[in-house]
Amino acid sequence: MTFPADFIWGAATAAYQIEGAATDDGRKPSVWDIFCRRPGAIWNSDTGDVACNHYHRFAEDVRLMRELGLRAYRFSISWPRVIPDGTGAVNAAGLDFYSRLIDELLAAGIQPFITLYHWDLPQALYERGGWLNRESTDWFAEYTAVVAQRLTDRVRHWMTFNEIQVFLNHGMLTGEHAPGDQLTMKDVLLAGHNVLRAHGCAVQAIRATGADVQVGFAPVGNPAMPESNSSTDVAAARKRMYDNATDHVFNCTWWLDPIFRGEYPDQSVQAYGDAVPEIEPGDMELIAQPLDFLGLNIYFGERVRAGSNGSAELLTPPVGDAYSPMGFWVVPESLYWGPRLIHERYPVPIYITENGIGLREWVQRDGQVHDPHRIDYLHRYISELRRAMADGVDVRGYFHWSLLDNFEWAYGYRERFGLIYVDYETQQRIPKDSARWYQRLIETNGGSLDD
Ligand code: IFM
Repeated sequence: MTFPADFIWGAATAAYQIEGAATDDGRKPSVWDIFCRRPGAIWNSDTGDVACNHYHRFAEDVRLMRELGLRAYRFSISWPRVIPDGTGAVNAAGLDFYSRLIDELLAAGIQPFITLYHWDLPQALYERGGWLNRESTDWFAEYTAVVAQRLTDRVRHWMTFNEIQVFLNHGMLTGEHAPGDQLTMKDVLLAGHNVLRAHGCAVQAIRATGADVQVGFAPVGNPAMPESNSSTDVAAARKRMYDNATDHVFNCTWWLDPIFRGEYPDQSVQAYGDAVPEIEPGDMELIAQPLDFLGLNIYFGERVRAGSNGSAELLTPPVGDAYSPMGFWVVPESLYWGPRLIHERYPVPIYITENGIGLREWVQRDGQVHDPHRIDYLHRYISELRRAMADGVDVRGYFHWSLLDNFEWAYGYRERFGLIYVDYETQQRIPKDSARWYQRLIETNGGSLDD
């Protein structure tokens, strides 16, 4: 089976991870600029100050995308570049950068997909309480309106938040990401409730432009994968995936039920108990704005089987199984079960908005970057996605993470996720073998999986 003719083959990035130009043209700090200065917070004390210098080299990067044959490019907007203090004065130069990037993409025949928030909260807003402040909803709505009014004339696909689970869990609960807080679960769920309300307001602001838009949300997919296809194991996977644990916020349903069903799931309300946020009249209606699609970021999952009394038993990975250096379990069937089980519960079109592998790579003696492990990984994962589609899951596109090697948050520049290698000293870009593999996959619309 090949993919539908209009299937979107893309690649994704995020502002702080590639743009650099941290103080150029009026940009002010985000929580990440500040967190990177905290001793010991980031591997090798790396920062996103320069990163891939994409802010100044975007035309070259779009040319590379065109050579790859990308049909779409997913990138995020830096809030502190557009509104440096988070609210108030708009920085025309910052907004203009995205406008020029979009023109360049469209001229190259590449559709832009925008993410409004990929973790870089303006520091000025953090100092006003950040997502714990109920007013954060208005701040985000104001920012979204500015961006949408300028860019919806050329951009059809919009996502509000990237990986709500990660920036809440790592940023506010464990403190391993910016802003580095270690709050109670009650505060984290309150912040999350405000983010969901901000999401609702942003959807309204994008639609208020009157443009022909498609709006979505891009959480971590976090699949549970049954050990077998037996109905009991599949039921166990559903249970694992839909029910909440109490010590983290990685579950999908806590975030997606409010959006698609207008309520927090009962089981999770029981599980979180006193930590459940107070809901004011109108909150759930605001959150439950109709969406056109769901983005899923999927790298790995958990394998389960049916235990006694209908419980979901978590299986430990076989000894010696494959892990990326960052500790991501290589489990291709996560790209089958994730979309399938999510689609069962929320039957809207899906885009895989992130998938890929971080490796430790260098330029080899022949001047090339050979990455057979990434090629094998992609071959296996994308084949599983195709299987999900053959079984009826409505998947409209796939975005490889990432286009370029880039700043991998607390891991600095140690891990490389790109199809294109970046020499951070010279800023030279070298397409890896996987870039050529992906180019052929796009050219054949997935047919080369069968070569
Ligand atoms: O680099 C990150 C990205 O910012 C969010 N999703 C996971 C990627 C790899 O860890």
